[in-house]
Amino acid sequence: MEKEFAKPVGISLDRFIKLRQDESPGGTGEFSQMLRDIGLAARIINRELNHFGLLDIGGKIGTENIQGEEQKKMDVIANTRFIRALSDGGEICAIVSEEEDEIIEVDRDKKYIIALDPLDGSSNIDVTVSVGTIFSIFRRKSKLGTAVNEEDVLQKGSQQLAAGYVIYGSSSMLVYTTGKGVNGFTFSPSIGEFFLSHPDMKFPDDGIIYSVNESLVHEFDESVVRYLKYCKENNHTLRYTGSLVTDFHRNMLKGGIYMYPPCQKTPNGKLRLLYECNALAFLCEQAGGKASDGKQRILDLQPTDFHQRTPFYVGSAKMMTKAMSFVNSKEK
Ligand code: AHM
Ligand code: MG
Repeated sequence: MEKEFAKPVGISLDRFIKLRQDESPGGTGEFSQMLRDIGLAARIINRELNHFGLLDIGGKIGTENIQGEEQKKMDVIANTRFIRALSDGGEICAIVSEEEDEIIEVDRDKKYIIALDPLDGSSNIDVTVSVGTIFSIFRRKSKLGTAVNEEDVLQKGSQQLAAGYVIYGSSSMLVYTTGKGVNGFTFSPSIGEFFLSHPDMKFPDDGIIYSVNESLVHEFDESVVRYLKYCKENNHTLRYTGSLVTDFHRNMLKGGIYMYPPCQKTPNGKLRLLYECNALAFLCEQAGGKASDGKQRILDLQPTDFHQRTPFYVGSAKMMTKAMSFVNSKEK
């Protein structure tokens, strides 16, 4: 078993989940089934994205989500796919989604809650740039059989049992953690399965990539502007796709930092704590990196709203330390 486990390729997601079942919270199999359900929805979305230009699934749908953002057809399709896969899977108590105003109660006899951005970076789909799904899993606090309540959902990121993302790109990957390291699985389109390709992923301790929407520089605090100047003066290189999962994934593989700082018009930045930042912060820390809102660890933030936003800095440990030394400096 140990020998088989050490193989870098050849282990399907399904088999890997089984091998690790004893490490899963509770070890009951429910948790493993939920990860398989996520894998199933991801495979369906991957297929749809691969045929994107050939199907009538492009462009806007004419509706807005609760944050006033225009929904793309694929936002809504991906949301439906995940909700259906997770509901049919039968392990979920409730779902919070970027595309839904309220909590979706699925089965009050179940213990797991999932927060989900079904299709992050969806403005990139029309131009075939990589997009992603982000998920974060918690155990409910209230008793089984009762209605799910706000306290169940508004838990700190440090309470996550598992988190991950799917990146739909030139190849597609599912990357997740249950708090025992980070593992990445590459999708084989011909076999229709994810296979372990990136065991025990680690953020390089240091790097030279910085990812930020620099067109917003006039909106950033002086301290952030000074850090960006430092990056330019120290041979750093800017890489930004406008797709968080893509930028995060690149930085985890190559070494880098992603930032969405507070802006004058949006003092809490743009990204959502519950279904974007918490998951990536958990993955990042598990891979040896750091994640902060500029003042404190993302995983220590107490959410007060399902759709709350937070400034977000995440990446290689040394780059984060340097960036935070600028962000927290009092110099004017
Ligand atoms: P979305 O969830 O509506 O797709 O928004 C999140 C996306 C991130 O993927 C990305 O990093 C960021 O928004 C880009 O924002 P901007 O266009 O302001 O740079
Ligand atoms: Mg998003």
